[in-house]
Amino acid sequence: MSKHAVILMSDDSDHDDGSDTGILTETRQKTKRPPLYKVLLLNDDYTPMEFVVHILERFFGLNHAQSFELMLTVHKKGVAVVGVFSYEVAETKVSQVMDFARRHQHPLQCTMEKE
Ligand code: TYC
Repeated sequence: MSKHAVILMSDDSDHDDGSDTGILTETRQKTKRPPLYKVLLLNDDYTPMEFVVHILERFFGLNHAQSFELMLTVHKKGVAVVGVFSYEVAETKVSQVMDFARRHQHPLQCTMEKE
């Protein structure tokens, strides 16, 4: 024959001790998406077109045709958004482009701004 321990717990919620104000506090979770940042490529008169195409392929995952088209947009309009990323990723892309351009002695400029 088994023995069972019975634990009796008191629950005082059925006694009005005056602590229930009757005010319900809604705790709705706001799911805020992280802010996004545009990475911008700027035109200049000296950086070779092929070099810009190479950068777009290498750092922004675009194919050759997409890269050529986007390079021409920057060339004609002066600036274009080449990608939208989280702050950290955008910062990394800008650094990669700026470092690569500097190493090859091209004046290419890349910046980021909040979307
Ligand atoms: N304007 C440059 C040229 O004629 C090409 C160029 C395109 C440079 C895009 C920078 O972000 C740029 N050689």
